[in-house]
Amino acid sequence: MMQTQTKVPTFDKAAFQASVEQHLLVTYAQTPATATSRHWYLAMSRALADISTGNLIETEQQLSDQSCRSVNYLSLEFLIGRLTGNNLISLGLYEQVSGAMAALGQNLTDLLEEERDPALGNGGLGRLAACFMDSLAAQEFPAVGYGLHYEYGLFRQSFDHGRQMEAPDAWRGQEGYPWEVLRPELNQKVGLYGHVEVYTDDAGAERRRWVPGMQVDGNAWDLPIIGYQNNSVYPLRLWECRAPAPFDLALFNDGDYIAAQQAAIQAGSVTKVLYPNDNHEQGKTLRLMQQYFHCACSVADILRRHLAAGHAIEDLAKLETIQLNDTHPTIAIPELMRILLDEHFMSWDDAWSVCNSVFAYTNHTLLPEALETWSESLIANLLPRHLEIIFEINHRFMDLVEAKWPGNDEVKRKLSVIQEGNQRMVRMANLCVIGGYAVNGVAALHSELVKRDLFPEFDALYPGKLQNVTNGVTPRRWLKFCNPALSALIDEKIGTDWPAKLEQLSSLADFADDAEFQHAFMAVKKANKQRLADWVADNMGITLNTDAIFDVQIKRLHEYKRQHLNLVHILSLYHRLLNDPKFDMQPRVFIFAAKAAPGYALAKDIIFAINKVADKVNNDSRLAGKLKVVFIPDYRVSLAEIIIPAADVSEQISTAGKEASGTGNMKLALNGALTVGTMDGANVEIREEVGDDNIFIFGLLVDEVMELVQTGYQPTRYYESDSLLKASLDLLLGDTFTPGEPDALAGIRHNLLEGGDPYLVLADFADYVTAQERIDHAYRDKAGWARKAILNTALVGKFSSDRSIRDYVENIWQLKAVKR
Ligand code: C3B
Repeated sequence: MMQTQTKVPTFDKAAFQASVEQHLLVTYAQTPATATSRHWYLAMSRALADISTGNLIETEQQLSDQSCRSVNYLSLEFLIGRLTGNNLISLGLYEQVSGAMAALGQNLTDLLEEERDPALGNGGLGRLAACFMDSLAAQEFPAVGYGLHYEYGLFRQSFDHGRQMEAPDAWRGQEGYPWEVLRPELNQKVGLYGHVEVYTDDAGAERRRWVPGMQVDGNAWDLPIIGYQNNSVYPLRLWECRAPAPFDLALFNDGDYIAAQQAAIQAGSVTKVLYPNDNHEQGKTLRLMQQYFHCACSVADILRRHLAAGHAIEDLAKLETIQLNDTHPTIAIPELMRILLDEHFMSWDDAWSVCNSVFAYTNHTLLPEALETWSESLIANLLPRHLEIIFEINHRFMDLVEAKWPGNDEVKRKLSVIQEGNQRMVRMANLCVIGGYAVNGVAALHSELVKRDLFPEFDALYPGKLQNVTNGVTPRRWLKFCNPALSALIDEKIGTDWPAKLEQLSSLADFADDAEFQHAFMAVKKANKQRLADWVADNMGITLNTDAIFDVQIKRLHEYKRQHLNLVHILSLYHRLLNDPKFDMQPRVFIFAAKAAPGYALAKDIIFAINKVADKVNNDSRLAGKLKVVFIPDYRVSLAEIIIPAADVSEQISTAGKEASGTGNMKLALNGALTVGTMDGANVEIREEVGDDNIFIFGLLVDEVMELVQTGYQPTRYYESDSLLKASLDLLLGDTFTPGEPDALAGIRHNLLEGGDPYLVLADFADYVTAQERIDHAYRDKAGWARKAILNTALVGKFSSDRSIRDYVENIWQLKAVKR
């Protein structure tokens, strides 16, 4: 076995190879003669994990010894993507390990393809959490990520005659995931259900405490977050729910064998599967169980660390801050209060002042259907003591509101944690704003809307609490790792420090007009397009022309993201190519990838429609190959890594005011794609950085959207007065795209015309078409396009998640970097 190494440069090839072969034999019962690629990948990853586990334990010890202040990032989702390739980059061992494996007869690139994506998140929110952990470790700001160890990640998607099919995602495989390590010494116990007991303590005071009706175990699994070439490794701690004993002994002895196992069955289901909703909450009991289980384990672990290092409970906020990633972990606030009050016997005021300086909350959405509320009766049943504490928090808060706005019941109703109605609901966002010391939105525009539209009274009540931290993406995974050819070109021009200092890319702007650099840059783009085209040919049997514009929309399927606006534009091109002899266009490949929540019927219909249009268009010889449409199945991080470097155009076309930030927009621009987008989310800041000439902005502004909706939006008016729009939408009638199945796509048209078009697709259509024509023109000028693409890469350094994390550190968390 290889010894634990702590220094990046000391790579002992022979020892590493021995470790791989040892794992092959001992962990996977294979010899080099019997091992498949998958065995080699597993054994190699285990050998690497041995190195990172050593560094993880040492980093933990150092941070504890030095009493370092840390952030605890609580998130129900961490969409980490494959770890092995990225970890090789972070360890600085990519080349060496490639060589060591080659000597064992194995090709590293092939082995990396054996890893299944850990899809422990839905979309942007979960992926952001993963980028943030990467940036915390890269800059050595002490951190622990806390999440859930789902047995099944986000469902796997396939298409059956164009319709989305879902299958369970057993991401760990039968052999287990090679990067995770079980830490039984960190396991926790978590209560559920039961009642509140009133008792008299030794001093004669009346006290309250929770007597849970059931208890489950939380097992701790750690994944290593490896700092970029700095030897620091932080834990991503994922909790797995298990029943404490296989069965209830009393029941078992009574002979009721099945009932005896009920607890185990119920406990086992808590972390069974990730809820597949993005920007939409369902209010299911099991989901609240997941949330509480996650918070209870995480808060207990934070307190364990704090107390084990010898600190007083009253000093918690000096050493720890807890970031709530959206409202999903809100129940951590009453949970910490409960522990401080009922287990540490602190006074309400003292406990509240600790809580109030520990928690901070990130808001990721303004969509009403995504703002969580939980029914009071559900909480009363599952977490009776927590509900009491929530009531007390609210009671005291109402006094504050009364002091600020005496006698104003309307503002009280609006700000109260409890929403009145036939079913009283607990508003989690309100609890977060009241219970924490900072609240942030995720892009400048979004944070302004949080203040102006969502929480104006909170902003008046707590001046300065509502802030902005613009999102970012890690340049290690989203440029260095996924686009090695462009990375090598950048290295040549500006040196190799940029992956840790992305602002340095700005010096590439000096070469934007350099013909030779333009040529090299576009040659890389072309090679990346070929790589994607090969993937599509191999996996989908569709041939793509790499001279065509690769136009990419990759993100969750959601009406507000408007994949159907893109679709109607494609229909308009199809119509013009067939009916307007004067119409000409640059060949274009429209590439989609997206999963729809299984219960979201219209989203699934949009996928079906795009697939059906693709079938027809791709095989219509009259189009002379000018138009291709590809819907790549099972979108996931590892697919994004192939698609993003190949994109010429990045579709960021949400209805203004609906997309809080977006982060795919940043990844695509960083890889030299030009954005066609609305003035929404981080698009606004991307435009500020790259300049108006290097982005294609269209559509209604936030306030125009609001005004149009308020004054009575009538989509049919646009339909009647725009013949191209009318012709395009009418293509959805009949069986042009669904032979033998007339009107199979008519539902989308119906939603836009009779359904009121809630996301203003028709209102933005004409301007979108114009923006697309500008793109078509711009692409004809090869040098001009190259210049724009280069400037996109050069000028988006701001969107490194390293910068986002520094913003959090300086304005919210107040951490100091700790070097290994
Ligand atoms: C997303 C938002 O929809 C994106 O605009 C944003 O970039 C990311 O979060 C990260 O901040 N989001 C999500 O993926 N899931 C939610 N439930 C809410 C927001």
